[in-house]
Amino acid sequence: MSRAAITDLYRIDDLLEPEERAARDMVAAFVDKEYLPIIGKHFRNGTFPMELIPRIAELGVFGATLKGYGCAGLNNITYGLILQELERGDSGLRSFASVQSSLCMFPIYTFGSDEQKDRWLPGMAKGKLIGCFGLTEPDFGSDPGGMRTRAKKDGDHYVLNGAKMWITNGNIADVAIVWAKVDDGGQESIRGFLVEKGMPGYRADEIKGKFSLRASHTAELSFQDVRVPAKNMLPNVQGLRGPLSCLNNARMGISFAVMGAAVACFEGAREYALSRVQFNKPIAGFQLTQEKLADMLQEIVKGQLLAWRLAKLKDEHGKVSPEQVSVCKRNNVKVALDIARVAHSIYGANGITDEYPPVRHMLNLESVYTYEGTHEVHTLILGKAITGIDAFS
Ligand code: TGC
Ligand code: FAD
Repeated sequence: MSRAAITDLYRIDDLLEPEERAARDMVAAFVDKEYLPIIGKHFRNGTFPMELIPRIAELGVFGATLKGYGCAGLNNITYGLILQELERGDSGLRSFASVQSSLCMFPIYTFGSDEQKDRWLPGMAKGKLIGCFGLTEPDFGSDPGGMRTRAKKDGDHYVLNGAKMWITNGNIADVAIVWAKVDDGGQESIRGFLVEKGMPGYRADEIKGKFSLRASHTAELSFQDVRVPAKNMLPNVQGLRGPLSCLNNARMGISFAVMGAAVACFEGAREYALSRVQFNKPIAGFQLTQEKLADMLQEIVKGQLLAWRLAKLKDEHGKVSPEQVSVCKRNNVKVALDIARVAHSIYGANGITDEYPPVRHMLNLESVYTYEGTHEVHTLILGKAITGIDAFS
């Protein structure tokens, strides 16, 4: 059996339209030729290959599902397939695309004014402008509704004070979508603000010492009396529904994407197991290794089908419910992490080096398990949908 025939055992390729396959294959070729040869160096150095951003833009990745403004207007299946290939390279590469597209361009497109869309979206589609999404705070991660960041109206400005933590691309972003509480006639309401690089009082400091997502920038944002023009507020959304709608979108992309990391680990481990000889035979010949490979493949097939169906539902119905998304994020990230851990074991001592991909993917997936709603948060979203009882409060 050929390599591709094994990994795509259920012929998911047959479910795809020719243009979906073509977009995926174009991104796959980019990852193979231009990204995989350099990821080891970037992961080691804790850097992101900024020079590749225009190339990624050329592939139509940024704001891929949006229409107009130089965006590709692709369907959700294609977007998922593209993210899967990026994540096969590294979660850091996929994360860059997810944040730019689902967490920054999407809210501007969906909730922004015409002026905001014209100003930011074309440059972001081209990768000339970079965005980030600031929801999490040092003391409020899973419970963003408790946020302390405040925006106070002062004439035709809002004055922003507070901090955001763990913000992907924060220190390289031209614009940050910052979610803050506004006093709305005695009642507090969450609103989104476009905070621009260089605004006095706004700082973005890179977080150092990460063992995960090393080839991705992560920052702490702080706002000290930052005067943000009122026209920079997203006019068409208020409440936690705003940021959570963006997350719905991004979580769907991640659910698809992590299967790329799983495939990289599975294919690498299979190849290694066939070539590594112990007790005079390839370790792939031992039944225990075969069980590991069988478990990996089985979960990849299931995870890919789940992701395909989720994206298809979105394409057919225009939206998916939070619990439909949670099933896929919860399952696929967990199985991808398990696959990376098992793949890592097949490499023995070699598995701990960055010469082989599993340990890098494993470390990355620990973050993916935590961000975009922790595994436990998705359990409770499902628990609430199943029982009608809210375990969060
Ligand atoms: P709750 O009372 O349930 O809801 C408040 C309002 O929001 C609406 N809503 C949603 N809307 C759209 N999509 C969803 N998934 C939604 N979930 C809830 C809800 O209908 C309600 O609307 P309204 O109009 O009635 O007010 O809110 P809660 O405070 O009980 O919280 C629920 C919970 C815990 C599920 C939510 O807070 C949550 O998801 N927490 C996790 C936070 C999170 O995921 N943060 C991620 C930050 S970004 C990130 O990690 C990027 S990583 C980089 C990368 O992507 O690569
Ligand atoms: P906490 O919420 O403190 O949770 C700690 C533990 O408690 C978890 O195991 C959690 O599941 C558990 N827990 C919490 N509440 C409950 C409960 N009710 N029941 C059971 N268990 C519970 N955020 C952004 O806004 N923008 C970004 O771009 C961004 N990028 C990120 C990049 C990286 C590399 C990382 C690691 C994080 C990023 N985040 C970002 C933040 C991420 O979304 C949060 O880390 C995540 O939401 C969890 O919040 P927390 O880390 O504060 O953990």
